[in-house]
Amino acid sequence: MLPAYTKYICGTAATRQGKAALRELIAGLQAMGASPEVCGSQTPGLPAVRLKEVPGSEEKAVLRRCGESMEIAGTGRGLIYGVFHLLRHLALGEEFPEWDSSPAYPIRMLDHWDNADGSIERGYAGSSFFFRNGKPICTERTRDYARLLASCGLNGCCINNVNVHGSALKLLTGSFKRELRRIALCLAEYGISLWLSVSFSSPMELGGLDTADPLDEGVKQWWGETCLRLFSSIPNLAGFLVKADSEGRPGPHSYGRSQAEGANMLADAVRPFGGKILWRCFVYNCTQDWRDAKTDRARAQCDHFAPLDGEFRENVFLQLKNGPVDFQIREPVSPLLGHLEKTASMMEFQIAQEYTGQQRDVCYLIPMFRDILDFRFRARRENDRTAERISAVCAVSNTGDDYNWTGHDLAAANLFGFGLLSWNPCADPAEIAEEWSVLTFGDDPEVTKTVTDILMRSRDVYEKYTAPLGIGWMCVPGTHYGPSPEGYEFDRWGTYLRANHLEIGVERGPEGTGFTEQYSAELAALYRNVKSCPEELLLFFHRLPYNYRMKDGRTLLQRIYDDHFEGYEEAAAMSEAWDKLADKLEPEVFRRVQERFREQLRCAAEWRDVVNTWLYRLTMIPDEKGRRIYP
Ligand code: GCV
Repeated sequence: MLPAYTKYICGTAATRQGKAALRELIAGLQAMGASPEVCGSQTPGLPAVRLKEVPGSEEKAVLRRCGESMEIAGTGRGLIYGVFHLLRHLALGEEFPEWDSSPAYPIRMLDHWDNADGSIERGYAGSSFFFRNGKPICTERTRDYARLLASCGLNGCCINNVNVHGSALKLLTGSFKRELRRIALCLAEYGISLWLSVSFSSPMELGGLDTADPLDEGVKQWWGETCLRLFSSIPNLAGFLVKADSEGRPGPHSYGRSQAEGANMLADAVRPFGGKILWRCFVYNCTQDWRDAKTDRARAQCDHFAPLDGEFRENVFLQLKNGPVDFQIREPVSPLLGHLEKTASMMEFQIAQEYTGQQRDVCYLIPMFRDILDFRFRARRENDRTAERISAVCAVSNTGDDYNWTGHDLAAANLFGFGLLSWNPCADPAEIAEEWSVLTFGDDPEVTKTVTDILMRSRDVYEKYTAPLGIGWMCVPGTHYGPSPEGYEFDRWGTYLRANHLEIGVERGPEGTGFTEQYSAELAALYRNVKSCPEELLLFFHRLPYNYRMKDGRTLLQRIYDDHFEGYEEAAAMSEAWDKLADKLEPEVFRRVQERFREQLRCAAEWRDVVNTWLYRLTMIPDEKGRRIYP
């Protein structure tokens, strides 16, 4: 039963965002079976939802009960968040608590790795809805996307791949001015800012200059003029995202300049327009010789950026991946964050499940993100959690033009959860999962329990049947789906297991690459000592013999065998639990997810058998429980 106040909506909206809030309120209430009457601001006695728009651009929203009415107050943007918050709670059937809330971060965005030809790098949900045939497009889906983001509390998106190529380069030239303007306006209505990825060598690629040296006057002038043209024609453009000196991308290093010199030059160019630069820290040697055991890719972020702390302009945000390597299923938190005292940083998560099952396997990532946000850099220092050290958050998007947006229906929980966590980094992942389930599938308690259980177990299950204990990189090169333990072993990417018949892993303590020493003294001590190192990260930090004794007395190898057998069984149990919901869900949704589970089980069996067999053949040590391994 909806509360009485849902019969009337009072208040007028002045701005486009306020009007969008009003529209969403009407549509949302109608979808829940109400027929609200909109009656301006003249009806003080009626129980109503009262929208009170105040001037400004803040995102704060306040909801409070005034007698029988519910008042939502805020700027146009605030009203949007307030309305979605109210609708969520009504849909959940919850007694509505008062809400006075501002987001934890001013920038909460999705990064799309969409290419101009319509493909998506690491995209697992169809093609791009931002680009088709080399051009940006604005369609009905753009508006739905803006609504989707705003309903989760997000406020920005970068629409093109950080690997800028093809006609995406021309986004800076004015060739697509009209299309970009339409997209920007459509997003702006829901408070979503537009960002563009740019190539550092654009002055050469587009401007015909013979250098992109950030200290060159001609280069500065080119960027200045480009920004003037771009920012004056695209409302709501927030700035640029830059992948420089990374995996073959051009950058300041080519000219003997630092990352700070590169970023600052662009920061100066966008500053007159209130623009910002999101500068990625994914800088590492991607042409390593596998014979070289000294170079450690995990060290690279800190080696490059820690010495530059304090050298970046105020409108630069260093965007760093959550771990030191590359979105593996288990990594420690990037030590670079612990070094950035005078530089704004942005945490980059990946909800596109590149290494975490590619939206074929279910893998709810929100508990992992929450752990990362809770991570403490120094136990004795106040306000020293990741959540407090960062100034902004983003996630690589998991969306595409698939009917259900995310390929796997359950992968939408990652988008929703990322949005809620970026508004409130203390939000509870289990509550988010439960809430998402009710909002998506309705409030049947059995469905809610099953879906929440599946989501909450899924990351551990995925981790068990794939790469063990933080070692990462056992996936098929290139596609990154399915097992290939030595696929990256003799390659150039700095991703080595270095397994032989006695030992496995890279030693990252002081006797090895010294990576542990990039953390604060207390964390370095924790990680460097194999006895205190958290077991789930043991093979990230240490090279160990297979007969190393884990805390529970099992050998390292037996633990890996057990995890792989159990991981498969647990995936099968999740799939069976889903099957029991057949009569309780829309047949099409039920069938889609069931098919994904079939694929997940096939893949989990493959991982189990390949990893176990590979280790058995190396070590010739059998599984203590005599389960099937292929000799
Ligand atoms: C966009 C990984 C991915 C690449 C991606 C890169 C990055 O290496 O495999 O597809 O490129 O990260 O984050 O820049």
